[in-house]
Amino acid sequence: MRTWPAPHVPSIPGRGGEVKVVDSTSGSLVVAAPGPVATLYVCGITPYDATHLGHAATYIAFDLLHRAWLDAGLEVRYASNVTDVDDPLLERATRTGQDWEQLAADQTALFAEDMTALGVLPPHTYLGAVETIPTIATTVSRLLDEGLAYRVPVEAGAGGDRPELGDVYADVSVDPHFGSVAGLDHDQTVALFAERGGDPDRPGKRDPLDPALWRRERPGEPAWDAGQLGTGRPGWHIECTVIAQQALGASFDVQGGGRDLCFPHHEMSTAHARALGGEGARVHVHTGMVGLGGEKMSKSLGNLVLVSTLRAAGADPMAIRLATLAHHYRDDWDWDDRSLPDAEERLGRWRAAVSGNGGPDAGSTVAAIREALAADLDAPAALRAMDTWADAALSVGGEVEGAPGVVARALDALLGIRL
Ligand code: 5CA
Ligand code: ZN
Repeated sequence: MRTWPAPHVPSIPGRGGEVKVVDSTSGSLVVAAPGPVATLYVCGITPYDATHLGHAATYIAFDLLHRAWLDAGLEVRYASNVTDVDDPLLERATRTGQDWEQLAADQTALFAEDMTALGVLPPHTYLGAVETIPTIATTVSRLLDEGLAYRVPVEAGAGGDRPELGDVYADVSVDPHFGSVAGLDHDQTVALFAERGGDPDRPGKRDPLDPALWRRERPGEPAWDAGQLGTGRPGWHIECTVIAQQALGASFDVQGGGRDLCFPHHEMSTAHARALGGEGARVHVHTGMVGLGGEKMSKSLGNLVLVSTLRAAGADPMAIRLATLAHHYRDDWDWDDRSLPDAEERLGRWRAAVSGNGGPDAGSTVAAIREALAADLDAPAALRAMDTWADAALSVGGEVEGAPGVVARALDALLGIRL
């Protein structure tokens, strides 16, 4: 899968401190990556609808982590996926009469355009589920051979000409650490599993929470031949396990995504990683949910504000980015009528403030932005530090030659805001 072009990250004097984030598993502030190489996997989109503000906020949050790591002198390896075959994508294509592959290709391209406009650094490894099927199939076969997965009979009409092979499910009971990522009790997990794409009531499973690893061919659905697994397509959680492992190794620093992915997706993908002999992510970071009118913005609910719609209406992508940075990444918040105008106004003030040759000294402002980011990616605190500098520049001015340039480059490098 092709990524989008990398924006330039200006170099700025000095270096940022060690970055700490809140780990969802422990709930405590931890060092995100010990270094010198920092490895990050952020779950990518399911491309059946265009990038909304919730997606944008999530990818921008992890972009701050990426930038803070670079500023701290770490070498970053960033991987992500595109879930370019899965139930919601196929359902949408069927409902709208589109070709599923075309839908996925169009929406993946639009996502890349949005990420480019928003100044998000691209992943170094970017893989689609479809292109990874051979590796996923080999991995699922291995889990089956090792007794960590089992076959479940399929309904009549499923499974093509080898229905007896059945679907393949992971056995969660073999993993003593299962449940450690989200830390929920059994009843909560079963309810969430059903709500978020799982099938707790599927007959033939050993445990209601066992997730699908390989889904056999169904009439009208795309399927790929995978030897002893038979024709079918991969489950969702194993997709991310395999892509992360292939790009970053069996154990890596941070897995990220929106909070709706904590359970079951990150619980399951980490359990799969353990079954394969690794650790998966050492730290799990989750963003809050962006809503509209009091409800989570979601493709399935349809209450979306799309980045591409705002751009087409002439919104400055930097103002869209700034609007998301006005909220802490772990908070839930609502996009509303003031979000964009407030960000545009702020951006305008900052642009006016950096337009002169001289200004107030930049040193303490750059330090404050760095400190804010190192302390759990506190973007709102970083914006307040910039507001303080801009207010001073506009009211009393300043004599330090080149200070506006230093501040502007720091904003670009650390927050991805190009003035
Ligand atoms: N393809 C899978 C991950 S492997 C997937 O969840 N795709 S997605 O398109 O549904 O979501 C992409 C990312 O955006 C996920 O990290 C998800 O948690 C996040 N996300 C979705 N809706 C919101 C929202 N309203 N606010 C914040 N983040 C959101
Ligand atoms: Zn994922």
